[in-house]
Amino acid sequence: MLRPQATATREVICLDGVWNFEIVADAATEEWTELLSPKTQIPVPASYNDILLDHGIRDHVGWVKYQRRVRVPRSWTSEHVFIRCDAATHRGRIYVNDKLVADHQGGYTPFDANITELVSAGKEFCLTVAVCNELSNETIPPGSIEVLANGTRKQKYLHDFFNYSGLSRSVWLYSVPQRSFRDVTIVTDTVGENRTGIIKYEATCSESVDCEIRVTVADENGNVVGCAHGERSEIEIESVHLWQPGNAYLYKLTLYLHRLDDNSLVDEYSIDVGVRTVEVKGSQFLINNKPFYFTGFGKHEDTPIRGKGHDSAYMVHDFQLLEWIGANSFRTSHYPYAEEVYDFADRHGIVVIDETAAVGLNLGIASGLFGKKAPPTWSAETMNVTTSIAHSQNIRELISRDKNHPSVVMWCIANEPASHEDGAREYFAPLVKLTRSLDSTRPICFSNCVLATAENDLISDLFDVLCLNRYYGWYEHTGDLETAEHELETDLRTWQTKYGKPMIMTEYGSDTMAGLHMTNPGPWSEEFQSSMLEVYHRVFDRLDSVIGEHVWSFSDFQTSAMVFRVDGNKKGVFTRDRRPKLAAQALRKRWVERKNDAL
Ligand code: GCB
Repeated sequence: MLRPQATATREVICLDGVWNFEIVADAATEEWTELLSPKTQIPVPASYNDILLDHGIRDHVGWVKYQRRVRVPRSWTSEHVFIRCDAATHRGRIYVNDKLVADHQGGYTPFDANITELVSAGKEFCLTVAVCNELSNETIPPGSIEVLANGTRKQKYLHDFFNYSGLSRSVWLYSVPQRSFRDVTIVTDTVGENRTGIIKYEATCSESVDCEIRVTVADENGNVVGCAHGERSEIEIESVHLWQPGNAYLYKLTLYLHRLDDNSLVDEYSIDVGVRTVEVKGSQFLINNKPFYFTGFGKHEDTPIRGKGHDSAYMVHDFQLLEWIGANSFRTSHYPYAEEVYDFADRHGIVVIDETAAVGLNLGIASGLFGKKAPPTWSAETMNVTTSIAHSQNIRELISRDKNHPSVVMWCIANEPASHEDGAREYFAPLVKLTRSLDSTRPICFSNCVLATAENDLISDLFDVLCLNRYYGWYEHTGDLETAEHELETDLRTWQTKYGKPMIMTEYGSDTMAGLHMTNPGPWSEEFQSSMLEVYHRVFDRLDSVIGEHVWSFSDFQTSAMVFRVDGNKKGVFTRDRRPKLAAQALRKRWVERKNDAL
């Protein structure tokens, strides 16, 4: 599925705005396409939970409906017309007038429907999008629904962020010519010590009989520097400008579909291309054949009021903060982010570890916290074959959506799964195989949790980079940084010796109440967060295989209600409204120095 784009042959209308909105009380008896009154209205894009003041809506479990009228431009007489939702969390159904045209499971990837036969140029139609936020042991991410004594349904889940729901990204109406490009895959390489760039493309079309594909590559000044023709080919760029971390350069590759008889243009589509290579060699991560050290954060899409709603102002501001603090990268913990975020990372040279929504595949963590014995994670009743089918689908959709972004250098296929429990290898081996078959050019990883040690983990040999999440000094040995330093070093050295693979600390940090200061730094104070990060950094600097540090987390974020969360998770180096805590200064000093040394 190609993203909507306005070109000489395609048009796009953004349907963002205020839509009519209603909670579905009973899905079994619901009239899905009846007209909604404008009594309750809600913005798109935004999670609906925190917009209205009604607790029933905030904590609703099940379906809601969004509705608006849409007019098809009168000039769209011979084109195919599509509707696309960039995301509906976690399941979305699109109705055009009375007809269901799409039903998609998975809350963070796009889906669309060809509605040509149902609409007419110049006429209006009623667009209803129903969205369901239920999670089960067979969805990604997983969850379960508890029915309370009074009949209220409560969504329980195993991830540490609020189950924000709704249409959190844009909705589009767009046109595509009858004969059109369907998909494009770009892979880049370099030869001659990075002096010559190679852009390989492969395009598929709906119908290409009697047509020819022509391709041009233009530099940032618009000068054409290469061309080719056919469904797949390679284009050489002499004296190439590489896409580099902190120094992005994007070529524009444009595909044209021409009729052979009269040479007329049938379709046109463009993609920004960054020429760069990625490789894992020994214990190094190479970008453009040079060792790369990741500095940055695990992030969340999370802002006040909008929840997970994409917001360009927050996005640009977040990238400003990344630059200010000297970060060169982030992980899209714990789901694929809005596509605009990857465009921005491509444009501004920020490196991305791109993660699926597979978070919470670990029944031991939640049970462990409350001292209960956990059921096995991998079993017919818990995470089973259907879960793994949903997980495969998640991987397919992530790679198909993000494969052409130069900023994406690695796929992370799960966060903190029970990789030490029986069944983990049987669950993950096929997923690793699938990921590699979909993209052989990028390394893959998963984020490991402390329960799976170098001794008992069953899957790490299948991956290219070891990504470790550790909280010594916080969840373990709380407040005792001396023991934390010792435990962390022992832990990392064991992994280093056993695997010899590159290691990234993909999470480390402590909850910190902005404004809480202590002379003798204790947990929750700003001084403690700073000291804890320093301790971890000392250890990283003593280990050759550590090739990156991603602090948890970029900013404070909302979670479900828990006794150890105060209005959400407070491990942010920035507050939820993006003000720096004390630790930001120490990170800035370390990362900016590192950046300058690398120049
Ligand atoms: C983790 C999870 C992350 C949590 C974090 C925490 O290991 O990966 O989602 O938010 O710990 O703060 O507990």
